[in-house]
Amino acid sequence: MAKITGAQCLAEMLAGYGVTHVFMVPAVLRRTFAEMERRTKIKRIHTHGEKSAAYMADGYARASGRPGLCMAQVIGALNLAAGLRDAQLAHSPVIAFTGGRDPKTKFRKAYQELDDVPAFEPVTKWNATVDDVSRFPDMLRQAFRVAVSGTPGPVHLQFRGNEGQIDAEEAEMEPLVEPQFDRVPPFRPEPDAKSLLAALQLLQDAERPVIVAGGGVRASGAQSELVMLAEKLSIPVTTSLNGKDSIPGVHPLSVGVCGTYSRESANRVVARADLVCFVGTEAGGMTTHFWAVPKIGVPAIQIDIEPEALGRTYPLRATVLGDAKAVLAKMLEHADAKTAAKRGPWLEQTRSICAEWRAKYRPLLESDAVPVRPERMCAELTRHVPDNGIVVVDTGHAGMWMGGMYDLREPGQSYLRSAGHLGWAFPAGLGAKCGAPDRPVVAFTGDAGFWYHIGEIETAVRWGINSVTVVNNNASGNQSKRGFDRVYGGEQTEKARELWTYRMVNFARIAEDIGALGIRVEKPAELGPAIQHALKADRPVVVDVATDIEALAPLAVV
Ligand SMILES: Cc1ncc(C[n+]2csc(CCOP(=O)(O)OP(=O)(O)O)c2C)c(N)n1
Repeated sequence: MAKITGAQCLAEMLAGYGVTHVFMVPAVLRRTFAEMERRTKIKRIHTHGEKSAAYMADGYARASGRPGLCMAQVIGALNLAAGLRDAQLAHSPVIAFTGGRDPKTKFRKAYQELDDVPAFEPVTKWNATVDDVSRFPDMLRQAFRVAVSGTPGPVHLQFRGNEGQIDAEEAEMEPLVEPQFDRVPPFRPEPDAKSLLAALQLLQDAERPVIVAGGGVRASGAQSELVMLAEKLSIPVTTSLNGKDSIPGVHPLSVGVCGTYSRESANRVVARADLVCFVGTEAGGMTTHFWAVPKIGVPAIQIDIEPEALGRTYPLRATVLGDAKAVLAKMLEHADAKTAAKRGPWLEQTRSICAEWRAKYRPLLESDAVPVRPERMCAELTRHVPDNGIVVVDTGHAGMWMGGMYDLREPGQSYLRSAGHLGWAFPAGLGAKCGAPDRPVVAFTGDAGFWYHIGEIETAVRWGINSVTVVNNNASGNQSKRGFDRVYGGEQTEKARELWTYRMVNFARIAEDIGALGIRVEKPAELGPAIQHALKADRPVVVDVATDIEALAPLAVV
């Protein structure tokens, strides 16, 4: 076997795994970057911060189903770790490389150096060090294997040397890759027949069942099996926020997103169900409004690829271990369509609950008020996001508005959401566009969220990353308003407002200054044309919408 450098090995293996972009702040693995340029077509996106590099890798991974790569030298390692938290919470296959310590100098107060490895423990599935160059091939293969297998998640490899200089060393190495692990899912474990039939029997016997679909349905690519099973058995479907693209919102069986950042109709349906079927969801706090919807004790069944997830949050009547697509396809094969008739009254009830929701919110979804209402923004996005569009949504109010008020129209549309980090959506949208360059990407964020990584407009312009970012700009983080009003005795005082308001800034002008297309919207009628113009521009675009600072999203219904 020939001797090659770690840099050659790494560059070739990343290309072999189909990596198209890596996101980083220099300087880390410098030689590897030079080898990437010589040997591969991988784009080396250098960003304005390690956290946004991690978010871009995360958006790339969620949009493409392939591991997203991000990197930092030793001094940036904890900034990168901070950015992995959302990937860890969302089960996104991100692989992070950092520079680390050298045995020759560690514990001698080397410049910029700390022991960073422990900080990666809570934000990764696997956290390891590469101390000898001959280990590059097996450690990289294991990184890909862990990132995409079972419930996917982030991996960290720390390379010896503060900038990972170990990549300059040579060893006899074969840059062998395992293509099976270049995307999610590498395996599709089949369910065992007995547990599958037991779960199906409960579903068929139920008079008021509901399916709660989570992000595992997207990871498995099980959307069409899910919808076909729901149709065959006449079962309404709600989703977690992460699973919002399991079924189009306009489908007659869709009742909306349940839980905390939710739609009232979904929680009302779940609360009335006599059986809840969780598919590819952790049934965590956000999805169940902190285990209140449904109440603990309701008859429940769960389908998941991760044995430890089965029954973690709700006691279960039946469990099915397996890949969501494989399990749902088998259920579909064995399902008895004749059992659907008895659920006619339930379907009627769930449809009238959905109609009540729509009638209640129609005036706001169609509002002509100035400043613009966020509900109208959501309705315009429902109308104008293309059939193959990817929507990338921030947390906080952005998550509430879009989770509750936006609808996917087509099975070809995707919805990716922050698992809790404010500021995630804009860089994640850039990463999503890199991961799925042929699909339109529209990020939705508040202004507080947009400020975090506003410098990445320059990255988007420099690398021609043509996503559209729509900013709900109310010159504040007004999701915090209710909480501060409460601690100020229910009154809106000037002092309380200091804690959540900002200056009104025209982000369209900033975007233009940096070289992107900026569109400022101040009237609702301008929204649709602005989104259409942005989608056609083939440039990075910021659509800055001046919205109502007093608009508050409805709270979850229990
Ligand atoms: C990293 C992080 N820090 C703090 C928060 C808490 N938080 C949630 S929403 C929010 C304000 C959101 O403001 P903006 O994005 O402008 O949306 P708006 O509420 O104004 O619609 C804050 C501070 C968070 N989710 N993530």
